[in-house]
Amino acid sequence: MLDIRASMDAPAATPPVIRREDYQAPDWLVPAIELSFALDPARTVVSTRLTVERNGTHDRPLKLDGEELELLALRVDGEPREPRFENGRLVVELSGDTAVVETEVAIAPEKNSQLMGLYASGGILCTQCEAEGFRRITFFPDRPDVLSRYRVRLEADRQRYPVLLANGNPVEQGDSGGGRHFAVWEDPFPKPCYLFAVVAGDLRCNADRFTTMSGREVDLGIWVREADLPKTQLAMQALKDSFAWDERTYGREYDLDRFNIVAVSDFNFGAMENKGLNIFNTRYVLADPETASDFDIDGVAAVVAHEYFHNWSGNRVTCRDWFQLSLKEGLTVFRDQGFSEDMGSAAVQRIDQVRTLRAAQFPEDAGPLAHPIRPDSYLEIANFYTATVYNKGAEVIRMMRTILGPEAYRKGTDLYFERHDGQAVTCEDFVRAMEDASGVDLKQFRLWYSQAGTPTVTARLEQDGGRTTLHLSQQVPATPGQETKQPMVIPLRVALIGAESGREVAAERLVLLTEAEQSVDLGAVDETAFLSINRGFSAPVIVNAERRAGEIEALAAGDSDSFARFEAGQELMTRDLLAAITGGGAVEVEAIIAAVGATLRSQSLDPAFKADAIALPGESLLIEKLAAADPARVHEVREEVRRAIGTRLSDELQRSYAAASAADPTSLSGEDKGLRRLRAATLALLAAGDAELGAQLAQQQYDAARTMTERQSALNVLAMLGPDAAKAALEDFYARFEDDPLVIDKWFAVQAQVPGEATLESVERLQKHPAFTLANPNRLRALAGNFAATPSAFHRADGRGYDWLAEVIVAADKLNPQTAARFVAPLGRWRKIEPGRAAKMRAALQRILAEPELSKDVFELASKSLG
Ligand code: B3K
Ligand code: ZN
Repeated sequence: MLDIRASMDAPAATPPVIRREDYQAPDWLVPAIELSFALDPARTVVSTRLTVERNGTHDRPLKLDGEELELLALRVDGEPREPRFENGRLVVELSGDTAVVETEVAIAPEKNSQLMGLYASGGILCTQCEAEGFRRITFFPDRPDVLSRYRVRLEADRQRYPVLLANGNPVEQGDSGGGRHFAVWEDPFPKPCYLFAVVAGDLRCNADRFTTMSGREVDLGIWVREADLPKTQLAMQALKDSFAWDERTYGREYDLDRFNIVAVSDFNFGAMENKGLNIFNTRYVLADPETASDFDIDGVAAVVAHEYFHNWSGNRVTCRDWFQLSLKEGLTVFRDQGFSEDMGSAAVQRIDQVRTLRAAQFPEDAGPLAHPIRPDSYLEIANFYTATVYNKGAEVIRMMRTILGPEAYRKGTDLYFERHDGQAVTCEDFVRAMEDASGVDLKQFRLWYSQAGTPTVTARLEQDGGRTTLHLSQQVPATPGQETKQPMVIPLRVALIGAESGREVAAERLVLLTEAEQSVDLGAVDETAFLSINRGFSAPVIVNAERRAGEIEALAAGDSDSFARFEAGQELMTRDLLAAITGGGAVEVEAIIAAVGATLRSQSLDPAFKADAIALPGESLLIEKLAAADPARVHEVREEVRRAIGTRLSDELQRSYAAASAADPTSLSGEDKGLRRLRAATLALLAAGDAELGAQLAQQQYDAARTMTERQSALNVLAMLGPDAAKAALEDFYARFEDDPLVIDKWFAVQAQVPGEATLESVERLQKHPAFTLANPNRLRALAGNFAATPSAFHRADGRGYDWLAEVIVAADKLNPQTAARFVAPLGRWRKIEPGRAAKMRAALQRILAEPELSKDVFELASKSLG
């Protein structure tokens, strides 16, 4: 893999591989650090005073990471030193066991387009340090197992930057003369440098309070531009809900006197959990029903919760090294999922979680970038903030909870937090705490940390007289660097549903599949039994169950576990879609129509569940299940089925659409959100069946819309119906929201997601639009991310979709490698695509790799994708 670069005479040296097995404890510790910032967007001077301590007995020098820093001064114990660099690090020879090392560096925040380190976003100066951004601020051992107490002094122009924030508590502030002022902050909790943050700007605060379970008062602040203040209320509510939930559910109390959130428009991902000073992408803070959809609003709550929960799972107990990332991310995703389940409908949340996992993680696990949730090596750690580490990591925690039971799991987390408070630890430490608290041996379970690839479970139910036996087997696929696999521990919640009675004839039980092949006695059942397996998605696996005639239809109509019921519907739809895609003939739509019709007519199902259950599996998901997919054919067949549903079930759909239109547009109750979701799903199907009716209803809905949920779903349908149908609404939408960047992102996204080969032309036109910029990650994701995620648009037969994306990646890489690298994976999915297009995808990857000055971010993913 690394040879590619060498053979192309790339000027830069091949980046070194970092391996988990090479971990060594730090040679020097830094118990205390004092930082002083003379802030200026053009040239900020950072003075740093490190108190360092030799760690153990050795004679190795102190080595400090630094990147794009202009070193102005270096002193050791007050004496100036000539700097010496080795492989880009500042090497400081020290004779004693402790020393004070001082540096002074200059940096240029406004030139920082990578958005790592200290940078400027719309007049605000802010920082992002995880994973390795602190080295772009000052010289430091930039690794998560060096924990320090921070004292930070900020000085800046008072008018331009009236608000000066850092981690911890404010201890001093005042005037520094010449129109400048200063503030000093201290954080009493030792932390790794990736959790460091400062912010300076003209910000307003939505201030509130929370009284913790032990009666301490915490000042809460959400800091935004003045005009955005009215849009911070939902985030504030979510923050207070998160504080209360973590006390209730995990016994975790907040520890500082204040908790601040700052929103900035230029951000590489969702948000960042810096100690006591979270920095957020505006997308996950600013929300009101007029400009944010229900989906966006739920996203705000989930991300606010996620970052807050990191205060314990990540900050108080942190990672020893970056290979342990899932220790904090998998656990924190699992915690935020629990929060969302408790705040809304748990069943619908679970469906959404699994949808995300299947859309983002399963393809990763099945492709060239597959890695275990605890990876073994990387070139660039930024590339490992993946769906595998996050979402599969959360599934692994969930499985432990399923195996141990909720009480022992809670004992396990209590023990983990108590035992490791203030430490930088490993995934192994977490599993050991679970074992010690529960007495359950998790030896074999640990394979979930080391083996990549989604296991497939094959299931067959045998009924012989009265006996019912479940025959199971598991296969864990080979993945890059892991040819052979061992059987894993797979917890499967299983029940049997009677074919005649429709009841649970064998109550749900937990089956632990631990062998390659295993048979389980499910007792005596005196009617034909249907198999309800992996209920609630108890394990992140693919289940291939041998089905009897009518079984899947019956489960889709009446499985008592709502996830399994949804799943059966999806299995049915997938079966018939794939048969038509590969068979070449027309689709057998009767079973699908019957299932969708029954769902629409049901009096008992929740509207949000209905909306999920009537949606066909997405094109990307179908492509993943094929050996050499023709994306155009996949689109054609799926559309044929949507059209059939829309035509044949027109009456039911119109009735559901009308009933769902009764939702109170401004209410954010689960019921009303569910109705709006159903309204969007039925409108889309009606439009697929009858373009004229669809256009009419969608235009009406658009014109009458009072909320973004209604407006956006109508706009989506109009855009799908073609440029003529969408023209007026798109123009209106732009004019109406011109000054709201988050809404304009939607305007780009809606157009980039239109199926079909013609979308590339609009995408090229949109790229030239004055509101488009490669420099803002949200805007770039809106256009390029959505385009690449729309198979029938991206996979043009002539390959021009791939060329366009490759050019965007190369151009964006020059500004912001971390975000550019996020767009490489879609090109790496060539193995699932028919040979003609696959060759063009490979050629696009090769062209990327031929670029002379590629970042290691893009290089790593493009070279691995080529495989
Ligand atoms: N911990 C950050 C992610 C940082 C990504 C750096 N490439 C946000 C989160 O997961 O909560
Ligand atoms: Zn996180």
